[in-house]
Amino acid sequence: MPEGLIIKGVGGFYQVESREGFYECRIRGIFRKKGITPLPGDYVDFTITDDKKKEGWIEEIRQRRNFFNRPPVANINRLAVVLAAAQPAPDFLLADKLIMSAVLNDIEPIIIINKTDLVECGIVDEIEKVYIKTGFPIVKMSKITMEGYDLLREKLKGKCTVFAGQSGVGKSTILNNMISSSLMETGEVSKKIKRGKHTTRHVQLISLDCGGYVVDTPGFSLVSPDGVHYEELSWMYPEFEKYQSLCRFNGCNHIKEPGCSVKNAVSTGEIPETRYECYKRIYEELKELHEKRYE
Ligand SMILES: Nc1nc2c(ncn2[C@@H]2O[C@H](COP(=O)(O)OP(=O)(O)O)[C@@H](O)[C@H]2O)c(=O)[nH]1
Ligand SMILES: [Mg+2]
Ligand SMILES: [Zn+2]
Repeated sequence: MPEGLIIKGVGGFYQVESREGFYECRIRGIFRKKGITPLPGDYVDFTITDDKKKEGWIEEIRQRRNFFNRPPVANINRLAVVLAAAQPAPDFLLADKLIMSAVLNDIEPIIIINKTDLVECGIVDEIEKVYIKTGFPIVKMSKITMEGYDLLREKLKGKCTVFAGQSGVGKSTILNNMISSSLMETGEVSKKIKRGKHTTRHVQLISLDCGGYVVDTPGFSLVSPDGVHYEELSWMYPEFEKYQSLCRFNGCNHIKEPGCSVKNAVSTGEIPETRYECYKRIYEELKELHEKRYE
């Protein structure tokens, strides 16, 4: 039985990419009975019903590595967290939440600092410093100088990557520059197009020229904030790790506890203040959620 990858699904039809080409597939009723909806990113086994028209049936969905509801997509293994050096100013809190949901789902985050052409390099370095000790790859990019594009290609090659970040940071621009055909709407165009028109967009895997796939989503939350307990949050901060074991209290949450080695590292500048402040904010948010639920 041929195997393939679901690229997109529209109205009960699924576009499946396989070694034999693209097929338009429907799904067996049994899936619906079981309450299973195939997603872009799913690996499937399918049978061909008409080889001329390239039609078939999806027979089996392979076990997922992970899947998300917003955007609906399966088997992601990279999350590109895109920040702009300016216009808009970096939203570090959002970036940390995205990073958190990636780490939680065993997805490697890549930090992209875009629009480096708009600021002095000292400012780009400041933003880079926030993430340098996380060990996550960082790519500095600009559509003007084309800085970073080769490095990004290298990082995304053969992977399935979701692009996320504030609106206007340049996600669609980056993706357009990575593929030969322009598929994504960028800021300037989309305002015109969106007005008056329905804005429903289907999640779609876009094939990169360098191999691999990307997903561009306007609204985005991989994060279900209740997916993590507040006392586990610090595990999502790799740069805290080497200090955690040195805290005076076992199970220190690095908030108000005395003898906290993490807080000490923040005060000496070993851990960036920005990351720690975001940690505290997210910690409080998660704690509040938890207390609301269990009180
Ligand atoms: N100066 C500069 N502008 C950029 C860069 N990348 C994107 N932009 C602009 O930023 C705006 C928003 O870009 P867009 O790709 O639509 O952002 P998205 O909302 O994240 O998809 C557009 O006007 C782009 O032309 C860059 O590297 N440098
Ligand atoms: Mg966009
Ligand atoms: Zn501590």
